[in-house]
Amino acid sequence: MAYLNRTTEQWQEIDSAHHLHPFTDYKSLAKEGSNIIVKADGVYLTNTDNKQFLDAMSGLWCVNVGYGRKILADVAYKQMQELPYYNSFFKTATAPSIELAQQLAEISPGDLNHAFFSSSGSEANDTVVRMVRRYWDLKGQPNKKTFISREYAYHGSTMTGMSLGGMTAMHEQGGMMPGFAHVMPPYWYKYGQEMSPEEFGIFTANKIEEKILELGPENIAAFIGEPIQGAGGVIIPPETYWPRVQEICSKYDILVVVDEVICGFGRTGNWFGSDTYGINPDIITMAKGISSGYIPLSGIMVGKRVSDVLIDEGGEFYHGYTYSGHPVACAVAIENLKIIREENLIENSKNTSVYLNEKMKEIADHPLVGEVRMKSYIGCVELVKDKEKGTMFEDTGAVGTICRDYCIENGLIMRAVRDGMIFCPPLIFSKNHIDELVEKLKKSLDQTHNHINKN
Ligand code: PXG
Repeated sequence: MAYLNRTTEQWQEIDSAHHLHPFTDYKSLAKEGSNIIVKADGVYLTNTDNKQFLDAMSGLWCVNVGYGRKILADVAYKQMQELPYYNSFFKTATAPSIELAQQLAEISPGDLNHAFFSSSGSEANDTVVRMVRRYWDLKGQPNKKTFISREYAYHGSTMTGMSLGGMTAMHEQGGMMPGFAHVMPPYWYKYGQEMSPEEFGIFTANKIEEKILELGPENIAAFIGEPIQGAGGVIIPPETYWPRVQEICSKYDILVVVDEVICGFGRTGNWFGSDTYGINPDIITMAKGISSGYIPLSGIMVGKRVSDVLIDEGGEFYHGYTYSGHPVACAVAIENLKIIREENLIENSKNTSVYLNEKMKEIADHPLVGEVRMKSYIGCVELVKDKEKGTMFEDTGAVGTICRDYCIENGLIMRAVRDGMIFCPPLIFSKNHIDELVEKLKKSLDQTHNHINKN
């Protein structure tokens, strides 16, 4: 492709002249220039200066099977030649969308047997809100419209995703829609250190009950939560949290929606985070790992309680997207699931994560590190002002950003959420990759420590 023949400087100039990036401070990007990635293989990325990076973030929490899987490209190529597009509206369908729906029903928890497809996590969560509200209308309880979520939750960036999510900075831009409420997340290190994690799990789950009683159970449609809050800083709930959430939702007849966009497809050591935490959801949201990010695809799996009502009593559901069940995306996802199954990636990554956990003890000893928390192949290294007292930095995010920049300089991609250094590596990450990650992270932490002590 002729246009690829440009220098880094040329790319950066064109980029800032014409391209508005997601979640970006445009002025500072124009000054610093983008890191332009041109190719990837396995767990490594290469940029326009031919510099290599170990990708400990699986892209944006999505490339579960790693880069360079030729078979996924071949499947897309074949499907594009045979049938590049057809829709699932007006009583039509395509073979890959039907096949994928069946395979997802097999691996999904409980009685989640019906799939509704879309192209991004945000769209899938929009479908959740439309479908749940429709369900309660059909049940003769039209006041049940409000969703309860958590602070620091991330459920997408559309108006619905942003409103479902608990990111105040996002609410301040665009205006949160009515019908969404947020409660304290089970973030023990930040809010719960005076209690045991087990007590804190119950304490934060009870915040949901308090919110239900405040707003009136007759007005609450559903609780939505990520099994582990990803973009909010890998907030790993105490074991007591989800069972209590489930109990509260049953008590007040409130649907449980589990956003599996990050936790799904092997991330926490099982197919779904719901399996890891014993959650029995009415609906789950899926994206990212469903296609390992090779092609945009998302969807929701709907349990019998909701699907029976929609199917038997619903009439036409006026909702759907041009690309719902896109045949190329579904064909790639089917092959992606096959890779995960045949290479035993979930079990293998869970086993190898024991080594990562062991190596992270070296990181936990670092004077900048308050705690390391992880579950299989997702985790966070919490950087703190005072390790002994467990006090966080006042200027939230500043130190995290410094450390993130050192990581990148050292050829390691990690994500900083506030002052938490996040890792979410491809499930193919080996012991050698783990050694490289820990060595580079340690170096970056030392540099960060020197940097902040100097200034
Ligand atoms: N739910 C969850 C749990 C997510 O993590 C979405 C929904 C929305 O998916 P789409 O495909 O609409 O982006 C996400 C996405 C970050 C970051 O900075 C995280 C996400 C997306 C972009 C950035 O960590 N998660």
